[in-house]
Amino acid sequence: MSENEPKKPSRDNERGLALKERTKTKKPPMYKVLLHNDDYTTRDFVVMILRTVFLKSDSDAVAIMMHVHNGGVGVAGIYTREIAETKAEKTVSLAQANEFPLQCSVEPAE
Ligand code: TYC
Repeated sequence: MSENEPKKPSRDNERGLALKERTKTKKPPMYKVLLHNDDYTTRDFVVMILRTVFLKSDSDAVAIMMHVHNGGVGVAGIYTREIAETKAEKTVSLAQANEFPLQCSVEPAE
């Protein structure tokens, strides 16, 4: 059965009273974590962030970093809101600890 499709009314309880049942299938809203380009953060640092905070493979991390470097912005990952915000905060905090101006933002993934 596809997700969010209501179940047919069931008649197996309450003397023939038809009750709609719905299993818990509603998906939470998802959020993109965006990485922004700058002229000072090193490529290696961005790749390290993508590997350790966003759990990307080495080749995906390099591809995302280059996409941001060339285009100005790119998606590091898509998560539920709290996870997206935590990853964005960790990224900026690690960048600051290393004196890089790397910036992250979080926006709804529609
Ligand atoms: N533009 C940076 C450089 O040339 C690299 C970089 C990539 C910085 C992605 C930030 O989100 C970023 N060293």
